[in-house]
Amino acid sequence: MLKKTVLQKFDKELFKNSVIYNVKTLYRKTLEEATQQQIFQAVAYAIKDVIVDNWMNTQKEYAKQDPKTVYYLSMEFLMGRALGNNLINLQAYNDVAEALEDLGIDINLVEDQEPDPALGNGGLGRLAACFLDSLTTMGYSAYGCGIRYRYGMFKQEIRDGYQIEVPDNWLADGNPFELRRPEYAKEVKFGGYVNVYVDENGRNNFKQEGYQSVKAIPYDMPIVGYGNGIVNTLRIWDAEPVECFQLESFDKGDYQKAVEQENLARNIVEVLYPNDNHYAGKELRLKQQYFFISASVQEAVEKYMRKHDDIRKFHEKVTFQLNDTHPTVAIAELMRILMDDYYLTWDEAWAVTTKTCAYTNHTIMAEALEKWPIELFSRLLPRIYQIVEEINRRFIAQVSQQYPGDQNKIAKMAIIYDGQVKMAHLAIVSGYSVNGVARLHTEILEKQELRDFYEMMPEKFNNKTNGITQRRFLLHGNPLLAQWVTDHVGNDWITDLSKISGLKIYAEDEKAQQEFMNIKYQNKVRLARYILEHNGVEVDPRSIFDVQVKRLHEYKRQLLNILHIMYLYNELKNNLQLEFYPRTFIFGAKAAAGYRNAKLTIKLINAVADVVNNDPSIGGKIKVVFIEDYKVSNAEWIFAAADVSEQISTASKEASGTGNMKFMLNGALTLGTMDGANVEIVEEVGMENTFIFGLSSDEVIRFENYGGYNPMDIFNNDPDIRRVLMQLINGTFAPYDTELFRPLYNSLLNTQSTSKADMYFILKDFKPYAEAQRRVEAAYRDEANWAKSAILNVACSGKFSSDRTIQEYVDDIWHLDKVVLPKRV
Ligand code: 26Q
Repeated sequence: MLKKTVLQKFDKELFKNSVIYNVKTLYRKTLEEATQQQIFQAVAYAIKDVIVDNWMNTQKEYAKQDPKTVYYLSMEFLMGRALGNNLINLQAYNDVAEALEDLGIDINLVEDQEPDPALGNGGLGRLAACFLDSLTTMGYSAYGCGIRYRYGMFKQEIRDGYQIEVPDNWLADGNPFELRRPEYAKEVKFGGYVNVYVDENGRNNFKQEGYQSVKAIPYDMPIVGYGNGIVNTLRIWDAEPVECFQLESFDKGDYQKAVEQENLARNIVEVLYPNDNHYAGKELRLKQQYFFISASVQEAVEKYMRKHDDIRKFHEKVTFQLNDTHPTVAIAELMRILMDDYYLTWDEAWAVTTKTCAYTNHTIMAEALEKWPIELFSRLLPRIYQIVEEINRRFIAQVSQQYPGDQNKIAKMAIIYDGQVKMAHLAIVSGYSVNGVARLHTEILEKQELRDFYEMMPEKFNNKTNGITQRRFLLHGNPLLAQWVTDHVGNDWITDLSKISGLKIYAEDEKAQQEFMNIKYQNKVRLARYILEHNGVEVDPRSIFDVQVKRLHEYKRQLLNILHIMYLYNELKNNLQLEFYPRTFIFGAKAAAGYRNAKLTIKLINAVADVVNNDPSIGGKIKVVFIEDYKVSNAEWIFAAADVSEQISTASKEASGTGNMKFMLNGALTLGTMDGANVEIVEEVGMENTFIFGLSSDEVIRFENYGGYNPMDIFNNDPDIRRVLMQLINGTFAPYDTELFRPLYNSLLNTQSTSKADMYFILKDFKPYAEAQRRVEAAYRDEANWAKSAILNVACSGKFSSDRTIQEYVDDIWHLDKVVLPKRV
């Protein structure tokens, strides 16, 4: 690439030359001849050049200052596109846009060429990405550690109303921002057996033998801090067959094993499991977990030992945050390395490990809890299993001592029980911190799900309410509103979102209200254009944009939303003169590939859309749109254009939610249940600026524990609901197959299905939801008042910055040192 000095101040001409030069050396083309994709690559490399200087400088400074470092261990990082975000954080977005315009290039088209890296499912993976942005912007030394999946989250196509999963070959054109680091490769061992040898010092040496191994190769991606020159690293591991294994194996005549080993490497990083909030006990998944954890922990220890001599003080410089239980084998892997490679005693290794590891819980859904069969776990990870057994043995002894004779305690709390290894128990017992992700969620953990552990070790438990980065979800995603906010309160909000509260004084200002509504309107026009282009549906930007975008899951109750739309349609058809404010219902959601009811709900939404959108008798008053392939890049536009934010999970089921915060930041009003972080949103903005309905989490939990709800009673007594449910099975929306939606009908009413009828209280909450929707409509008719509420939502969103969340993690859990770079000349 073109040689140049670091761009402290953006040098437009240098940048333009760099792009032209890159197109030439990469593709032997002029700018005029280059394709859009080639121009994207050339621009990305020009920016990477700037980033790399900052990256080297940051790492040099870290080496000098030796700050404590957090390793955020996560199976998922849902990063979204890097180019636009990097430009924003380099404070070079507008300059680069101008420079490109000089060259006759539209920056939006260039950004649109970048594949949207989707190495995550949803909330948990996107939270990890927001955390890296905040850590770096706030000057903390951090690594994200994960897997470089060949295929990320599938691309969703809708054909005939059904979801089709298309492989996401995100690396097809290469990833200009990543750096391959073969010099940091690690060997990861699977299977075989453990032998004990007594060495000359009389020490037991545990040796794994007869194993298969894989070489882990790290790829580094830069994480650019906002305006501070700091660049942290997302390190994702690729798998390769270990070198020269074939020769060795051929010598032994073990051809079969050689092939197996090569296949192991090929399979292990092939694809992200597309399950959100659902555990599937697949062997390959456990391999993925140990693969990236072993490599990451080995590297963390080696890096530490390059600069320090006493491994017993590891925890003073390093902390591991476990993003849910998926990386929990890190606990046993660290124990293994400390004992087997550094010869620490059990007690010494335990002292270090229990001060290094901390665990975040993201769900209370029973079906998401990781429990591995002993047979599988011990066969794949024999040495790790021995260590887990010993942790379990010691823990059970401790429980027996504290609760003498209480077998039930042991049954409930043991790490290994009933033939299974319970990862959450391992994480709680072996870590120094256990946190939930919203206040209500943490309370439910303490009082219900993890009650026994909370009683035994209350000091470990703490809450860290989630947050989101305002840099991506306002500054980049909604430039019009971002500029408007800056015009009113200055630009400190970009790195200190609490400053956005300065908007409160404008909530009742008529001019401010009009400006705000105008910006919202322009964002709705932008989204309407996207919808027309991608879905072929025309929507009216003057209608209410009522949006539910999130993974498709029964507990998130997209079914409640679409059943209510069916009800509204019935009301309109009954009385075409009905006072009705035009509404556009927008959905976006991916369903796990094997989740039948979720996929059927997508089909139902599209079937209802087909009928409603094409019924001229209702005069276009209701439109239903299913946005194909909901992902980070189109999410930014969707949040910016929303009037109503649907957050309607069954109370107690949504640990936090983070989409709810992105909507709020963009001035949408929450229509939701008192669940997850909605509770705190209401607390910040005031009940009167939201639309809250439905059962409370206490009520739901009471029903679950003591029974007492029969959906059939509602069906029998409410003709509106009965009519809607009958339409699921009488062909109203599927005349060609009246039985099509029977499984959804059964999930609500039928008792012959394996699970309880209406487990998620959809019928119970239906009428309160419909009533809340009427309040929404009435409120929207009063435009000034709506604008006031919307502005207050923006103004009160300060708490929900991931900067605030990260500072709490730093203060209460990690205790990191803040790094400041010296001014550069
Ligand atoms: C586990 C085992 C095997 C295969 C897959 C999984 C798996 C994968 C992903 C289990 C769970 C997940 C994802 C969970 C998740 O995204 N949880 C969400 O986390 C958000 C961030 O804290 C919260 O805001 C959401 O409420 C929560 O649902």
